Amino acid sequence: MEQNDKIFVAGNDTLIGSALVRQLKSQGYSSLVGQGDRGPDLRDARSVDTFFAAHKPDYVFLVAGESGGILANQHYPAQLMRDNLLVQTHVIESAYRHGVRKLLYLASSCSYPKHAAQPLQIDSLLTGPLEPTNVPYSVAKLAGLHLCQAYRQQYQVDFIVGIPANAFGIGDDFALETAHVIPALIHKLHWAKLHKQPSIDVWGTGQPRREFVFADDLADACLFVMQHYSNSLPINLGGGTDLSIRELAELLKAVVGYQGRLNFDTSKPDGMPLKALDSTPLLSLGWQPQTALESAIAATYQWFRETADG
Ligand code: GFB
Repeated sequence: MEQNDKIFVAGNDTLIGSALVRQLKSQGYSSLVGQGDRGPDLRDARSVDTFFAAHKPDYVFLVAGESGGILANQHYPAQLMRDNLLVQTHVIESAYRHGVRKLLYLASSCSYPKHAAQPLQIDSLLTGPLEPTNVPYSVAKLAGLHLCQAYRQQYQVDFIVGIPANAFGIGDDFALETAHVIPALIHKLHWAKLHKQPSIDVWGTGQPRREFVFADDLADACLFVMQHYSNSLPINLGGGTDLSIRELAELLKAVVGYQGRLNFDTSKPDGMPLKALDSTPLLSLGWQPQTALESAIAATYQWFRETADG
């Protein structure tokens, strides 16, 4: 990927997409197409195809499609599945039709079976039932993964798939109904600190374990695999260590500076007991995450405070 190649980040308004745009610009890539509101309506096949015909991107990062935390998956399963199926089908087909040189599609760690061996390896995909709280979204993500593989097989195109750990960071969704755990707890802790509340609710038992990746590190990993990886096998994009939701909540509490109690609300679901990726293939290519979890959380909290205050 050369610095003046045309690059399209499909989903540049998402957490990962906006981090990708920051990374690309900071690494000197100057020909980003479809930025801001100049991109196509990804839910409309004709709009996407007209955009590809006009701009002829060389490289595509497909990080679009709605996503959400454990409760959003239960409240909006049709919306999440439909949105992802539409967006990925349109972008992958137009990328093929208009001769894109390489495309990276991001699947999700929830594409792995609920009880797959940990840390999660690619050969566990499709070996067992999915976590029930997010089957529709996960199936859409699996469809995108296989669509890339199918296009690669039938049309010999360089379409690759990354499976990221749970991402969080600057520009995240902090709305309690739809957020993932880190932005949700930052929001609750900040509010409780300001309003001197004695406790906050943490959903579930606190026992599930998750591996997290800072969105800016994930964006860096996406650029890295675009440059160094070409295979029909998906590649895990993690490299951190997992921790329990209880440990995470304690860490967030310390970063926010909240003195109250954590109240575990076991009427809410736990989701997968453990999600940690085996990222050996990525690490052995020479990539490493740069940001320690605590620093990444501090940067995210600072962004939230500035935005909330603003
Ligand atoms: O981040 P989260 O919603 O994603 O939840 P998943 C992770 C864990 O944190 C679960 C607990 O055990 C939640 O019960 N948790 C505790 C909370 N307090 C909260 C809270 O206030 N908000 C939220 N959201 N969680 C999603 C999938 O699963 O991960 C998606 O549903 C997607 O499909 C995404 O794959 C990456 O890791 O459980």
